[in-house]
Formats: sequence, structure tokens, C-alpha cells
Amino acid sequence: MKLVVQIPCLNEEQTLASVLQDIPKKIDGIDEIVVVIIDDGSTDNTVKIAREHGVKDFVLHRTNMGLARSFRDGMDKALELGADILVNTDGDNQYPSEKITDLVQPIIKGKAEIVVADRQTAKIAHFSPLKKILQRFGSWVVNKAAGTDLPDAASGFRAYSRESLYRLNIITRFSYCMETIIQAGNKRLAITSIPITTNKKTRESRLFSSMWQHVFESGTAITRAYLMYKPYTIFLTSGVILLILGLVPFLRYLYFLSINSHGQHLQSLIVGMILVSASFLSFALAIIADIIRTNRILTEESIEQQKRTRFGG
Ligand SMILES: Nc1nc2c(ncn2[C@@H]2O[C@H](COP(=O)(O)OP(=O)(O)O)[C@@H](O)[C@H]2O)c(=O)[nH]1
Ligand SMILES: [Mg+2]
Repeated sequence: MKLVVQIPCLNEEQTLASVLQDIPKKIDGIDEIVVVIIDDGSTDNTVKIAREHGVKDFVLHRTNMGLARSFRDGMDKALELGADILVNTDGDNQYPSEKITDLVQPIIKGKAEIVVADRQTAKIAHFSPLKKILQRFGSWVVNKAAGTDLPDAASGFRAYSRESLYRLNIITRFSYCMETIIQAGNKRLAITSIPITTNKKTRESRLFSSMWQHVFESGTAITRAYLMYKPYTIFLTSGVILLILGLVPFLRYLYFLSINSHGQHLQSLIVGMILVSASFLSFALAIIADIIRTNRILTEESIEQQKRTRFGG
């Protein structure tokens, strides 16, 4: 079995060496371990330091293309290198590289396609109480959308089986972490989680300048993923609610019309008609979204086949 460990990096010269040093050199059940650095337009010595530490495989972006795109290119690179397992970790030494040994076990044993490291955020000292609550809420929403039961959906320290790389498609620019879980859940890929303790914080997050930006970006990504996989849940629910809300004033109007036919209570008629029309619109959207969804499934199957032809397997 071949393991590829990928590290997406944007100016990580300070911390990359520690990350690389702690990556296990040997793991039972794994024949070969290859490290890939995805350099996303770093302007510091990230690539030089990686070379000095024996890294031979790189994905190089001339300019900054963002983490989701980098992750996608990393997936292709891993498939190209013939990886049976892909582990993603960060260049800021947030995650304990030595834990890769535990992270890949469920995949080696054939028990899971994806393993997510649970940072046990409740125990992280530098996370504020609000951040902890938001993290739990975010994970809860993702689990709802994915039909999974993962304690830490935002963790980037993960292992993916080759099979899951064929089946996952990264679409959004942000929060690919959430997106991959929702996709994997809906595609019924087995996902599991192992607890880890994160290393000491080395610097502030570069992906998110504030917690609220994180909440906003994650919220958008989750909503989009939800619309992609469960469009009828959203549109049918809003359709039914609007219909009930619209029928109340509408029936009220009809009632008054039946006891005194002088065309009064027109406001009820107008409000009722607007709400009922909105509900029909919502039902129509549910049908359209479902047709588009069917189409997307076919497209995804064809992409999967293309990947299998291109990379073998
Ligand atoms: N490819 C790529 N990686 C990035 C970018 N921004 C941050 N990273 C990397 O993504 C990982 C996580 O970034 P970090 O700033 O620690 O965000 P955190 O996950 O919120 O702590 C690190 O390895 C960074 O080097 C980017 O624009 N592109
Ligand atoms: Mg970090």
C-alpha cells in the first residue's frame, strides 16, 4: 500500500520543518510513504525548506489559487502517484503529524473510506467559549446534511482512501472540509473519526481573518451543499409553510364573502394570493432542482469514470 501525505502551504517556512520531521517514516501495513507539498504561490522559502527535508513531489501554483483548488490538485496528484491512501495535514504544524499512523488504520483495515481527526475542540484552551459553541453547531448542521455523526466536521487532518478520491468532487472555493463530508455522506462512503490532541497554536488562521467570516463562509458552503443534495427538503418545506400561511387569509376572505358578499377584506385576498403563489413557486423550484440533481448525478458518474480511466483502478 502506498500512502501520500499532502501539505497545502502558503508561506509556511517557519513551521513546515517541524511538520515534515514528525511524519512517520514507517507504518505497519504501508509499503511506501510519499510527501507532496502543494505550494500555492508562497513568496517565502517554503519550497526550499521542503526540498532540504527530502520532499521530491510538488504541486506548484505560480499564484495563490486558494485552498480548495489546491486540495483538488492534490487529489489528482495523489491518484497520479498511485496512492492507496491520501492524508491531508496543514503546514502550520497545528496537527500532530505522528498521529498519521492512527489516522490511516481504519482505511488499512477496510473499515472506512474517510477518517477525520477530531481535534476535541471542547478541550482546546485557546478556543473561546463562543467559538466552541459555533464549532459544535457547525458540525451538527453538517452531520444533519450528511447523515453522519462526526464530532469535528471542520478538521482538515484527514485520511482518504483511493476509492473516495475517485468519488469526491470539490466544487466550492471555501470550506471544502464541510463539502467533502456532505458529499461523502450522501454518497454513502463510510466515514469515521479518531480523537487527536492538536499541537500548540503557532499563528492566527490565514484562511479566515475573523471567526464571523469563518461562520459566514461555512454557512454558505453548507447551504450550497444542502441545496445540491437535498433540494426538495428545502423547497418542499418552504412550499408547505407558504401554502398554509397563504390559505389562512384566503379562507378568511372566502368566509366573509360567503356571509356578506360586498367584496370586503380585499387585503386578506391579496396577502393570501401572494403567499399561495410563492408556495407554488417553491414547489416548482423543488421539481426543477430535483431534475438538475439527477443531471448532476449523471455528470458525477461520468467524471468518476474519467478519473478511473485516467488514473487506473
Ligand atoms: N493552498 C493554499 N493553502 C493555504 C492558503 N491559505 C492557507 N493555506 C494552508 O492551509 C492550511 C490551513 O491554513 P490555516 O491558516 O492554518 O487555517 P486554519 O485551518 O483556519 O488554521 C495551512 O497549511 C496553510 O498553509 C491558500 O490560500 N492556499
Ligand atoms: Mg491552522
